[in-house]
Amino acid sequence: MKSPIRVAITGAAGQLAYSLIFRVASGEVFGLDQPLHLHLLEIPPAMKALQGVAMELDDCSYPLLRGMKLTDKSDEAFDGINWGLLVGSKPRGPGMERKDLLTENGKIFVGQGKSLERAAKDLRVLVVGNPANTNCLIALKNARSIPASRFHAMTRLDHNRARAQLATKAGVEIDKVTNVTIWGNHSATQFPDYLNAKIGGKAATDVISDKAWLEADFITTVQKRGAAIIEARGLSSAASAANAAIDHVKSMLAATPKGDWISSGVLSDGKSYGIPEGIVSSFPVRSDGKGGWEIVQGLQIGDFARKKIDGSVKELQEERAVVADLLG
Ligand code: NAX
Repeated sequence: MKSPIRVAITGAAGQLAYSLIFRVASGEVFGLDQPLHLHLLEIPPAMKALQGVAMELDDCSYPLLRGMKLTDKSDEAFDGINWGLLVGSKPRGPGMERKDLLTENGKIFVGQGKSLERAAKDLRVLVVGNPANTNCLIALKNARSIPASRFHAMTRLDHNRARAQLATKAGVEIDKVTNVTIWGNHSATQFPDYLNAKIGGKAATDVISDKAWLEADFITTVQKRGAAIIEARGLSSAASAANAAIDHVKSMLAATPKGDWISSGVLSDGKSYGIPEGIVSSFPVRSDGKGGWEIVQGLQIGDFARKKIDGSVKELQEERAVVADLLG
């Protein structure tokens, strides 16, 4: 048995967390030889509901779960943690503009970014709460002593959605679909890149001859999948989002299979694909399995992709401008 790690999950009484916490506590994410302590953060009105979640965790009798800390203070929640899964954020209320959502949630990530400085040296963070890319930017800018490379914004759900759409259209099993990339923002402007994707090792565009579907329906289906699920279920896509968070963590813990990559929102370095420095954009990323990762270079970006990527990058720049005074 390894020595225990500490994992913080915020928004821990919310619906996404309800699909996430139990899988983390079971050992599915960090390994069956990895004991852990859960640090669960909520806001005061949700602490009673969080106690209910904790009672259920007790009732699971998970052998790897060595302790739980329930708190409404981010300093306490992030003390000594190795992983921070930042799920909690405020939902968009009635009549609330996107700008209001950005600043309201931005304030949360200022405080949480500062509190993250109390984490362990090997801290890694995944921001899930929306607007995830810009929340992640705010958190990493306010966590001044922590390298920005430790922060990711989740675009893995979009990545998984894109893979599933391509597999279904091509009539192949999901593991045949590789080299998918989500570019830009986790929003309806994102560009799910099928042009560099492969199906059974061949270009996806050679396997799927329906160009009109690729250029239109595929892209909009992935971009608007979250809204389609809300429309159908009356609730947001919490289970698949939790599953994507788990996929992300597992992908970062392992070395990425040769020749493939995953999608993740990371701080742009200004040297990759003409995307300007200083925004958290989704890129093709490879993990070395030891805590390091890199942006995959050398993908072909034609005119069609360029326009789509630039549109999403523009949205990220606008978001950054709205929260400029929260960037530490
Ligand atoms: P819920 O509203 O069910 O849960 C959110 C929880 O966060 C609530 O319990 C709330 O009390 C808590 N919270 C609010 N402010 C907090 C703070 N300052 N500190 C700690 N906790 C706080 O939403 P849920 O469906 O669980 O979704 C959680 C977040 O994930 C939302 O922002 C949602 O937009 C986002 N999503 C992101 C996705 C992605 O791919 N990046 C996909 C799924 C999901 O929609």
